Amino acid sequence: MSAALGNDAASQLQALYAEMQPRSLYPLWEVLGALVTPEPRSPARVHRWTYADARDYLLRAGDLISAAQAERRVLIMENPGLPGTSSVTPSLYAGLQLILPNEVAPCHRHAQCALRFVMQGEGAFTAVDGEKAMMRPFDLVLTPGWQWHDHGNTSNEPMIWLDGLDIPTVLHFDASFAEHLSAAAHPETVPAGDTLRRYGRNMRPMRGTVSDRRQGRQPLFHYPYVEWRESLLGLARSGEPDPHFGHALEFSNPADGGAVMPTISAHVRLLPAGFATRPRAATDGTVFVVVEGNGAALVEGRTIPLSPRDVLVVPSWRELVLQADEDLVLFGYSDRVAQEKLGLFREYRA
Ligand code: 1HN
Repeated sequence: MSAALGNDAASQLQALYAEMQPRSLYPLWEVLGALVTPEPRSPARVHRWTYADARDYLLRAGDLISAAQAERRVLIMENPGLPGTSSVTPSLYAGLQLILPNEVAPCHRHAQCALRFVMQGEGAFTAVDGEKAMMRPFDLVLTPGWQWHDHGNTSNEPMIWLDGLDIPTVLHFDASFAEHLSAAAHPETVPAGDTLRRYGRNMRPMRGTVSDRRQGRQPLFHYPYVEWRESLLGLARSGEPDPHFGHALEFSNPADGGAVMPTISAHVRLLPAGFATRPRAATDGTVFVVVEGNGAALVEGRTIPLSPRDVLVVPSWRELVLQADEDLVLFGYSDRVAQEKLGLFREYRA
């Protein structure tokens, strides 16, 4: 409310508000400025989780509860500015999941889209609709919405990965559905690696033929580190880094060239040693995982050191500079694709 009111009008308005409230009616003019801000004012905060710290708590949980008991043994990385929401940004979720040798995380499916980014261990799998992806450090594995998925650890070491999901987005739309498979694990109906061979090499089964098994769905769900790293290093060898990103590659859906899932975009970037990005802000709050190297994030007047496996969240519209002390490789995911579809995505480049 801008113009001042006389005392009389002000007290009569207060009385009016009090009368309306039981009928669930409120004056917009009291809240308009907070609802329609001139630019984003996310309550989410910049926050970094150091991996060793989180891993120790997760391993302690591993001594106390099994993957089967927990269904998913995960520590939620909740943004300190969004208490009680299980959210890392207003639209996204992040957690660290542990699966110990011989454990199975039972098969289920849900409307929510998920990605896994492997932090430690080798030889556990995620099975998606009956096909196993054997996971190695820094592999990206997807479980797009409504696809059956279970995890198992057939190795003899603990396996930890970061889960990124669109849980708050699905909650926002009141569109959550989930169900369990009657068996703990989906029958293995497809040989491991089959999808990667069919869709991971810039080709796809001829449309409409019997081999186009994953037609109509995001066909590819495994993006191995050995492959994306080679692409990223190749990119870095053959050109100049982008001033605001460094060398950056987005993971794409081979069926349509778009983002990996309808609500989540994911990318990797390499900042050469000594390089610092120009400042940039964007409306897609982003979760970063440090893959290789050391450096720092400069944001909100703070310098946040970055080391391998650290997780950093940078909310919407915070001006960010990333600097690399050594060659710095980062993985990141955000809701950029969802915002683009809704006509909301904006960025600012200094
Ligand atoms: C889920 O299904 C997984 O499948 C992990 O591993 C984390 C967090 C919330 C809801 C569903 C998984 C999840 C989740």
